[in-house]
Amino acid sequence: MGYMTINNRRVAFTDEKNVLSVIRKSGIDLPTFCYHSELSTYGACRMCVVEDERGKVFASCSEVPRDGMVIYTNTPRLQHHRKMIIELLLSSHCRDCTTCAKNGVCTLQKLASQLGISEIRFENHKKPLPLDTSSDCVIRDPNKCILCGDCVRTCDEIQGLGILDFAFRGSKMQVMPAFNRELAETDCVGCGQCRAVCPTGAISIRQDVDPVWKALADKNIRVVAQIAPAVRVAIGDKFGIPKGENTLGRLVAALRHMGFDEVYDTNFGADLTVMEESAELLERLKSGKNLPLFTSCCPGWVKFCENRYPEFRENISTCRSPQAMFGALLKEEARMKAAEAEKEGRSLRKTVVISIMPCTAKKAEIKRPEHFTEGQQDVDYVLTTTEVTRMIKEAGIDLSQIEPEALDMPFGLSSGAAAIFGVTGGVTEAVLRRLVHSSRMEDLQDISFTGIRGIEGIKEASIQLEDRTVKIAVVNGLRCAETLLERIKAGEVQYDFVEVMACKRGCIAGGGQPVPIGPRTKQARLDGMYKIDSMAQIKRSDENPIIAEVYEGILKGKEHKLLHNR
Ligand code: HC0
Ligand code: SF4
Repeated sequence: MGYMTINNRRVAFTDEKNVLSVIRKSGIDLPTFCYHSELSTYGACRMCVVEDERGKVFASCSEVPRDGMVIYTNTPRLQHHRKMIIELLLSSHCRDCTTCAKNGVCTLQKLASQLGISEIRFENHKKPLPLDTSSDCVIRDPNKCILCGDCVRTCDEIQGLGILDFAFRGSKMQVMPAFNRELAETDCVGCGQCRAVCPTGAISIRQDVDPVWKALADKNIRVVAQIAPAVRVAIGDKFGIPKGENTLGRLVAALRHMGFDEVYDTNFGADLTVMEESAELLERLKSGKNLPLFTSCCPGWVKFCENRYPEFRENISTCRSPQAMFGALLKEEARMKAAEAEKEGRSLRKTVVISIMPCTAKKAEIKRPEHFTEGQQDVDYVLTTTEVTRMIKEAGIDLSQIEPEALDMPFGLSSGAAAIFGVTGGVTEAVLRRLVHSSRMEDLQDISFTGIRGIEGIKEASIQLEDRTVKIAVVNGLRCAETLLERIKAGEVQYDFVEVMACKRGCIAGGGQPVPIGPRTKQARLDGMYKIDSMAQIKRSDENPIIAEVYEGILKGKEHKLLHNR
């Protein structure tokens, strides 16, 4: 432990990795564009500068705390310096704030207001650059880039993909994919993690709000929503609801106000996935073929594996993801009802399925050919949590004030096992609950203590299933997936089941979630997910009575066609 003096106050520090962390711990929210605790320190934006007692100015993110340090965070010199940075950034930044996707959550906009910038003295001589709208998941607008490098480091350090990088020098510098290719031409997996850290509107979510409003307004369309596990602990963020609180009931009510005809839970789809994936694991364990079994529910991971490790293609589960299974089920039900009605000479409204997801990559997942049944797209649109937040606000609804409502039945019932799909390790825990086939509290706790919970990038566990020890790995973040796949390839490790989620900590920190997603927000969402499970009366997917009903009803004889993709 040491002490430093910050603005004439003595502040203790222990293992903080830089002066900035000590300053923030002392209660001063020093602004930054390029500092993220989970990324390497870049030190480029210079917003976190401080002054020492000898008048030396330095970036606090790049300085290790030392005992006896004396620093000031808001001297006239520093104020001038920060204002100048913002003014210079704004001078070369397009200023269409009112129409920007990041309006209201843009760090540049926030700091310009906070520092009282009222005029910009410098001319913008830059020619407007074209937008990259090629991706189904994110849009890149280089005119709004402030060169903080957050996206570059996230895509490289966390995702191991390195799709984005700096190009050119000096005033011509830009962030772009290699050779200025469009994102769709690269190995970009659409995870949106670059968007989640982008402080401005330079990388934003591809919007599907307009066609959904159109469908909602059409009396000839039945609009059905499904809500992903991780949305409910995040959508409250922009309505002043405590972080991590389960807002599912409020969201259901808001969606009904907006005109959705039926609102269901993707958790029901997750229960279906557990049934299918656990059966698939048992089969592969028996045959010894295509082990380890890799989970298939995260589209960012699936694309990563297909692009970079095609030799493992057959290891990926044949199960569709929960949202895709559920979409196929809803459309099949609609087809069956339409056929019945037709026999009676009636016609039914067309069904449009909307998935509300924390994930930008899900927008691409629904367009893959294997997510079409009988030539029909199973899920019509994916709206991210952020887009739905915008729609709720547009409709004048305050989520914090609306009375919660229950989901529609029959697909509104799901297990605690399904609820935890939204965090890393959740899919594995859910599958193990099904395989261990016990709901005794002690057995459930035993599973949760195998090592599959926690935020480490790679976790390992093993569990005894009858006479066999099943070896498991749980991965979050694609850089970690790369590490693990290399180890498997080299024969250094061997597993039977591997869960991979592209985003760090899983869907709770997905690329479509409300930002900023700092460490405390992540923890609150994670705790929120486990709380939903601990409150759930049904713990295992196979205990969900509606699951048995659909296997005997809509799904009968069509299980493989509707629930698997090959
Ligand atoms: Fe997820 Fe999912 S848990 S990927 O993170 O498996 O997006 O929340 O909806 O499909 O259920 C995202 C979240 C889902 C799916 C589920 C899985
Ligand atoms: Fe990289 Fe993901 Fe952004 Fe694509 S969406 S550029 S993979 S961080």
